[in-house]
Amino acid sequence: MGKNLVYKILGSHLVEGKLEPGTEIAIRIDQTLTQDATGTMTYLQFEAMDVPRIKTELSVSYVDHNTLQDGFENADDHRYLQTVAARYGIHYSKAGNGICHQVHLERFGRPGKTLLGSDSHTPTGGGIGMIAIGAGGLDVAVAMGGGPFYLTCPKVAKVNLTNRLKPWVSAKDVILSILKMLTTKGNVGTVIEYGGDGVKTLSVPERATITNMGAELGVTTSVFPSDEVTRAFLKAQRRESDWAALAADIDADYHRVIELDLAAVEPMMAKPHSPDNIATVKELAGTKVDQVMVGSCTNSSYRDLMIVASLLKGRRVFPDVSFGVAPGSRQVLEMIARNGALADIISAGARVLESTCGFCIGAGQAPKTGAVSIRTSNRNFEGRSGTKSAKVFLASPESAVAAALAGGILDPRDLGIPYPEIGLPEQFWVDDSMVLPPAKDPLSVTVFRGPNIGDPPAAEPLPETISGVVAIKVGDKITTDHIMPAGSRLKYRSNIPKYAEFVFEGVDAAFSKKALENKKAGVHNVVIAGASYGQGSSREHAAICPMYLGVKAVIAKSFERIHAANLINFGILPLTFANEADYEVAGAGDRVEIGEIKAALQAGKDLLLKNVTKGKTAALKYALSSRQREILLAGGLLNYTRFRS
Ligand code: MIC
Ligand code: SF4
Repeated sequence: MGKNLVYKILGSHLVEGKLEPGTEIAIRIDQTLTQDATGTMTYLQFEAMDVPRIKTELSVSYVDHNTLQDGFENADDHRYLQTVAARYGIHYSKAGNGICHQVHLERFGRPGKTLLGSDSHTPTGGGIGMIAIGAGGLDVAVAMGGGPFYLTCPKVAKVNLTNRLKPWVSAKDVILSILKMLTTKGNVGTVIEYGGDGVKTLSVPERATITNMGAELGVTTSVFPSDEVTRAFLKAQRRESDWAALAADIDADYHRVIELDLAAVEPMMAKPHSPDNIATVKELAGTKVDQVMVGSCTNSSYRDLMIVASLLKGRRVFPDVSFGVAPGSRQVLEMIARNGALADIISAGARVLESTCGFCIGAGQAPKTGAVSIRTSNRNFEGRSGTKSAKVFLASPESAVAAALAGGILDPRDLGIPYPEIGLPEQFWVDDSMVLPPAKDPLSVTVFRGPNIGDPPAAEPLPETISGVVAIKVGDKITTDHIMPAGSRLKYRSNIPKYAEFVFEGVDAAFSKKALENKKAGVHNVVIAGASYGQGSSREHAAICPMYLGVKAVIAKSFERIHAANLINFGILPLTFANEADYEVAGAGDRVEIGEIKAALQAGKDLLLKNVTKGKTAALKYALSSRQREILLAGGLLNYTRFRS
């Protein structure tokens, strides 16, 4: 049997373990990326490791999430990030240079390399043939310090693409079709490898749209081969020498093969409030629209913006619609400014926004009460837009513009205009002057710390017995946006005691106060949850802040990969019910106990949940490697690393 592409790249980076699905492996990381919202904690933790200089081939710190600067906090964070980067050998991409995933694809990604990013959409790099994985900031800090990244060796599923997309159908419709098939649940521990004849019909930015939203499937990452299309993209970015050919062997082995006929894909949308709640645009046609937003790391490439501009040229956005456009990078913005496409967008009545995440993370552009908002981004969780009652639909740029012109959802094929052909430019506009290289004389750099920058809180070793209360009980598909809201709260990312005031804000506004009171009274907090707990982002604050509030265990029906790893890194036990029906055994407010924890973890034995209030019990399981059990016993990854060195 030949090798698939995923195992070829993992194999060439393997430092511990064997490529056997389900077992723990460790891989060498070539490149890292961070963004400002997760970056400050990442670098504070990196500094705490006392490593004089990064050991990766390349590390880039992007400022793209929180650039509103309403108050001193963001600006202080940015200056901290800039100086810490200069000091330790990291490239710093200034605010305004673009969204991390878009810029990394354009300027730094290299086929066959590994990339670890403190952002869940890091798999965008799979579009250029990288194994690009999202992780918590602490894992990224360890990788910058030269440590390997531990993960469960994935199963590899192949999506075999045949034929080519019809006009008006684009990459977003492909990934929405895959989300319809595979949903957001049950894909943990899998990597998707794209192959088949259809691959060559998709450009690198289109491939990147598809791998970007693999994050919504919950897979570890997604990857495309590196071929002549990849070479042409890199050449147009003036870095052909970064290209390498990469493909699976013809007789490669896969855990599963999924067939997808590109010619059969229809314009699709994800309905509120989950990226897997899919319908065809035709089915939704006629729904009145209040807001349309184009941008985010999913759909803000030159190709996407040119489609938008061509469709808007000489037309006007429906008067009732608020229409915003955020180009993904300064490269994209500069190119559409120079070729006149930006003028077409402005003349049509668009609000042109900064090249940042912005609306996608609820930092501005919150829709009106009860609004229907059509967005080209990747997540439509309830309240993420900043307006709890808003109904967010995810769509391709083509479908988004159709809605903006018509004032309601419309299949773009019914616009009655010819489909614009947008090819790859022969030459992208290349100017890296907004990426500051690290200082030549690092010791001369003083790292700036404004008053918003606190110390990362230390985790405590696990107690022998968790004795406390169910501080909250939640249902299925609880996202990290539910646990740790972003949007207007983003500016507190570097200030854990303050940010912790907002844990579960939209679910139970009293949670934080209650939990902190319990902690002060020596009562441990336990969270009970349904399936797929921790979907969505990589933000480790969804573990750090609960840790700060005294949460010792989360008992769920199942967990998402990045969040489970973050809980472990910060010393919170991620446990599952041996029998899912036992979810009913305890409710919010019940006194509970989990005893003999250390002995059970050391022996790899199950634990027992005792509901002291109701006199009931439930067996609890965990899927932890021996290394992870040691991390938990030490009270988190930082303590574990300290004890070992
Ligand atoms: C997101 O899309 O939710 C974010 C904001 O990019 C997060 C990172 C964060 O919370 O800072 C992610 O996807 O990991
Ligand atoms: Fe930024 Fe949105 Fe992409 Fe997250 S999903 S990195 S917030 S653009």
